[in-house]
Amino acid sequence: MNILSGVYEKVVSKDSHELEFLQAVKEVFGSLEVVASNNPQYLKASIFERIVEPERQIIFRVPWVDDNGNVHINRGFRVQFNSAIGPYKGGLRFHPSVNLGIIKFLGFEQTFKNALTGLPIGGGKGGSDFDPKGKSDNEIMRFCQSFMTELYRHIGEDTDVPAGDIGVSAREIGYMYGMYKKLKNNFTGVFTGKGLVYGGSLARKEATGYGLCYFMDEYLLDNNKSFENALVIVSGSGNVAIHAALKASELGGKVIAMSDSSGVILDTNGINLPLLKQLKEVERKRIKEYLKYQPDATYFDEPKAIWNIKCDIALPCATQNEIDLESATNLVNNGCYAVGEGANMPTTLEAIRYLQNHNIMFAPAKAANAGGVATSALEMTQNSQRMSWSFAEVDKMLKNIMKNIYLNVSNTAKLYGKEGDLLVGANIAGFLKVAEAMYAQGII
Ligand code: NDP
Ligand code: 2IT
Repeated sequence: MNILSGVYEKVVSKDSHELEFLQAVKEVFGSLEVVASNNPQYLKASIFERIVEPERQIIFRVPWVDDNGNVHINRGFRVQFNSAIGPYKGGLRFHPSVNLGIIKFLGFEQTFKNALTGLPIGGGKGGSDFDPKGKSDNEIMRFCQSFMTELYRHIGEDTDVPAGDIGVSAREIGYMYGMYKKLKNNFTGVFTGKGLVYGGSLARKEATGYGLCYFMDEYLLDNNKSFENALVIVSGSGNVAIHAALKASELGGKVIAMSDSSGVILDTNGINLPLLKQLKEVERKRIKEYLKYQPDATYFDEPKAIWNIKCDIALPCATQNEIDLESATNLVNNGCYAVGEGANMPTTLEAIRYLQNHNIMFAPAKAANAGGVATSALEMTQNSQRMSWSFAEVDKMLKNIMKNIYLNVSNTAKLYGKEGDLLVGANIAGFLKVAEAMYAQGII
């Protein structure tokens, strides 16, 4: 970082405690030095300083009452990061670890990811430090309703369109959408990931995990490899992980390990995915319960243990920084040849460097997991047209979008003399689109 190091240092001095945000900026800027020196007009217009500053940040109180009548106060966030190429778009995360730095990193990443989809969506992210685990349906509903009584005034189908992320799926979106509709008296596509009977899109639920595998399929093929007979490990067992595991196995891979925040299951016969889906998605149980039905499987009570398992392809689909240098070293030593990021920023900077230095194929999140938000944009299109497309139609578009993202990021890497480095390709291609739009729109 030469030209850009001054900009980065300013971010550090302003937001020194936002570690995940600083990490995300450092990762992106690490690829952009050449873009900065080739484009003096962007420096003159302070595009780099502006792109790291969210357009708007909203922080609010979310009071709610539990089933025993106790009052709880959580903190709500929506960071409207960048609207240069479309309305703010990005998920809401409900997890006790949520803070402004985490939402800012997610919103920043989202801006470039959304640009890579080729669709007209800007970047935003939100959420709360509310923990949905162990809450009753009524408690979840009261929390979601309280959250919306503030958020509703900041969003809109052409302004800001939230969706799900960790801890937010169809149930939460239903409660939030219902409250929005009541407050606004307005039935619009203001959320994506909605239920199918009130405007949701077929294949949205599957899209992030499927899209990740479509992306990896292109990438593997280009390197004379494939999912066929590959040993695959997938961290997490939520929305992204389950659908990534299902598609990887449909494409011929054998998924042998998955995890949750408590531990890891290893089933060398290949995980029984319908059973896993029933336990996690329907019954909301801990992954350990899998052993009750598949006693031959093994359980490790440390989520990180998944990276010690020998595999060909690793798909981190749980959370940020889940693969650190030690985990990356284990993956390399055990013969893993490809890592595809389903989660956002699941690999630390040191771990990425290590993987790339050891010639491991590395598919960065902002390209590889863009299928979810791309399908959200397809949901928005269907809502505006008051139409709904078939599963096969949406899935075909998703596959095509993922192929185009792969071609775009790999060609961009080549063009900038970094053939095979998809991280650089994704950062440059995503940045250039947003920067061009910001530049054209003047100093705003
Ligand atoms: P879910 O809430 O459905 O699932 C999250 C999974 O990750 C759960 O299995 C959870 O375990 C596990 N997990 C969460 N935190 C930790 C942790 N600290 N350590 C270990 N495991 C953890 O979320 P999603 O599947 O939607 O999201 C997963 C990742 O994918 C996130 O990084 C998200 O930002 C990203 N993403 C999501 C998209 C989407 O469309 N949903 C789109 C693109 C990216 P437990 O049940 O024990 O909490
Ligand atoms: O990180 C992501 O891309 C998401 N959580 C999905 C965002 C969306 O608007 O569908």
